[in-house]
Amino acid sequence: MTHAISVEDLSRQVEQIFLAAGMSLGQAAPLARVIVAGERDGCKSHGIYRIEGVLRTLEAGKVRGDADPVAHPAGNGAIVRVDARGGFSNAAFDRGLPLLVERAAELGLAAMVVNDCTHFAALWPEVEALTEHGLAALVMCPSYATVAPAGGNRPLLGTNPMAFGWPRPGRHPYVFDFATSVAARGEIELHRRAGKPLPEGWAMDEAGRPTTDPQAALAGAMMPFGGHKGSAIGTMIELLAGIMIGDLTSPEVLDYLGTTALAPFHGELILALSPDQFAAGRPGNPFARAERLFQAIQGQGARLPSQRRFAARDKANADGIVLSDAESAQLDHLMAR
Ligand code: NDP
Ligand code: PYC
Repeated sequence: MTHAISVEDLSRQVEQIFLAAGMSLGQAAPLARVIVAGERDGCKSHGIYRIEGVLRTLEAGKVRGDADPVAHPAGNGAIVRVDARGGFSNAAFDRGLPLLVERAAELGLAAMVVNDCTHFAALWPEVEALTEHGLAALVMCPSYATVAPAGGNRPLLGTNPMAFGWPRPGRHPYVFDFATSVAARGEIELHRRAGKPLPEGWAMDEAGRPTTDPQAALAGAMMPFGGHKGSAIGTMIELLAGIMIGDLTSPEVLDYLGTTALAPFHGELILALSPDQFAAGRPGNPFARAERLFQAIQGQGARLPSQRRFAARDKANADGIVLSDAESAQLDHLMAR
């Protein structure tokens, strides 16, 4: 059996769960928004199943549910630094966004650095918040040590997501958003819950042997996507969105938390670029040229990334978000706490 619930009703329920757990509205509202956006867009690895992890992290005292983030403009420069003050990344992003947009429009290129945040969310909502302003965006963050480097056999890198967005006037933006591991760790947890084996090549067990058992994979190490290429990109994210911004790397996050059962605490790097300014004085309109490229991709029968997600969004907005019996029961249970 399944149940349909409107985006608005689900948002109210998730926000209510967080408020009842003692969070401030300033933290609860953006967090509910990103979780419901995941569920709405068919990204279950970062949808409502994450609520329990939020509550565990609050109960463990590893995140401040009432944090009031502060944005430091750093003069008129290109770097906007936001101190999340131990709260969730989502409220901190919202706090820095207006300044980031202003700086990127003015300078052509600007960066937001978020420090000291708990971050477990999908990145595309942040990318889309920038493409809405006509900006291209690149967002990345570490996670906790769960991925073996290519050629290695023990967890070291995080699943380190990276998302990119390009604005498309009058259309959904071009967006990709993925873990630099073969799949998000959330996918492994969802396979475990469903009692399903993993595809070959996703993970190894604690002894470094290939495994399709989700439980053994969670105890062992995940594989980077694309072998040495994903491993190098994951390492770049540790460098840029960990070490360079003065925040924790994935192995340091795991040392700090001592577990992957809680949401990870680290920083995040958001780059915003103005295609108008980069292309100024050069032939051709960058947005029109991009459309020709997208058409050529689709002209071969290929689909654009996020096409599935946008279709899921349109359907959920029209017909409601579909939850399974187990998901509805879990939501009721959390509402009754
Ligand atoms: P997926 O492998 O599910 O998807 C990756 C991207 O590829 C999506 O943009 C997807 O678009 C696109 N895509 C998939 N199939 C095709 C195709 N056939 N042709 C073109 N494009 C395609 O993502 P992951 O499992 O790696 O990551 C899922 C989420 O997990 C991400 O949102 C990520 O931010 C999040 N995450 C967050 C972490 C954190 O620490 N905060 C850590 C790791 C992951 P579409 O959605 O339309 O299918
Ligand atoms: O799914 O890999 C993941 C993940 C890690 C932290 C948040 N999401």
